[in-house]
Amino acid sequence: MKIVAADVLVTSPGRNFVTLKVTTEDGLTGLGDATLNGRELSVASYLSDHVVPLLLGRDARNIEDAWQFLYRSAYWRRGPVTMSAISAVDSALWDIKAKAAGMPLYQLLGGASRRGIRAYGHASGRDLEQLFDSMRHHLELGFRAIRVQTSVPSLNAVYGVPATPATKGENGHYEPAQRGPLPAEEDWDTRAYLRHIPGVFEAVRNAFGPELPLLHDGHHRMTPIEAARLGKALEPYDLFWLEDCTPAENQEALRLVRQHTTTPLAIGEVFNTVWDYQTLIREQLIDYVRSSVTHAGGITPMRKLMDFAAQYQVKSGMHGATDISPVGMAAALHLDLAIHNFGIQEYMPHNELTNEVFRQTFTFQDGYLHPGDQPGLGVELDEKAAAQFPYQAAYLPFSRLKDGTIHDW
Ligand code: KDG
Ligand code: MG
Repeated sequence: MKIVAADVLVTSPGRNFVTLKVTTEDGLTGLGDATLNGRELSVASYLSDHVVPLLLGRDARNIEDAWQFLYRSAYWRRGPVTMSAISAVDSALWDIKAKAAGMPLYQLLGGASRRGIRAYGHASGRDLEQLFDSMRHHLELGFRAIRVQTSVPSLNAVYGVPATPATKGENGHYEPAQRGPLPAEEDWDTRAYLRHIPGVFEAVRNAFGPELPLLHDGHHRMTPIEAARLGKALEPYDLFWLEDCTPAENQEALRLVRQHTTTPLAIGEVFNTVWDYQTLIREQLIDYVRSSVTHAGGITPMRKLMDFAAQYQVKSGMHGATDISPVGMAAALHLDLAIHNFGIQEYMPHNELTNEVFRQTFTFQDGYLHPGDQPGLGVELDEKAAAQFPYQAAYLPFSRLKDGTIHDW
């Protein structure tokens, strides 16, 4: 099953996506998501300049060998660009293998461990009224778990909250990457945030009751002791998780947070290998793994990571923001369905244009996602439609403190 072509497709139906399409001599094709938000073209170049020439003529069936070859032969290991590129190859080869077997990918991964995949959606608002509207809207859409983000008094723009609220029924989801030549500047004040957030969760619990799983994303902004304080303050409101409470580089930070709070912790959307989790999992410093198939090297290493995590009762909570393309989302859903230690899946629905370019078979019903039963991943890329939306430069924002110091965004 020789690989005869590998094409890198960049398209921007509302936002940028990078997709790898691998074709075998018998005409099978497989897709892999290589989207790295705000740095898309670096992965496209890594793939077309350095990886595609190595794929041509290889046997598409030997996925583990392809992964080890791409990881080890580069010498320069890890990093988001390298690992997103390897992810795309790995997913495309799994797509091909499952199509060749005539099975949905989850069957090759061991079959379904559950009927559906519980997903959480994003509610947000500049104030409580907008937040409650957004929460009611998500409940109407069927979500049975909701992430809560709000503005903070005295701050103009905060992660997770659109400048204008989505109107009811409109698919106006928050998209942090903005098209244009320069990144947008946001402001930040951790003390103001810490004062504000516990009251928001108290109000939400009072209005929506004790049952609904609630999540919150700290988006890498706190020091360990600040994160510990927030985790403790949120304990009465029984969060499903507090995400990315400290920046990603320092695994030790979570030890300090853990000593102070029983609020469950999730981390890792910006991690890209199992090594980033070694201490966190072995010392049981976290409860949920946030990596996506798209950024952590593909299905092959994510499966290994989740099996390692299972030994420590750590569960999955894969990243599913809109910068994970429908191809990356489908790959996540097959894995979510197959593994035993599934926790929850993030789900930000894509816009109509994206869904026209990427034809999908996955479904969302009554709060549960399912990848469908098409052979392979179940996503096809309409290349004609994709070609109508050329790449447009877009950047994620950055943050400054009141005195102008750059802070983690
Ligand atoms: O590309 C960055 C986004 O995917 C990220 O900011 C979203 O933190 C995020 C989340 O939890 O979905
Ligand atoms: Mg996050």
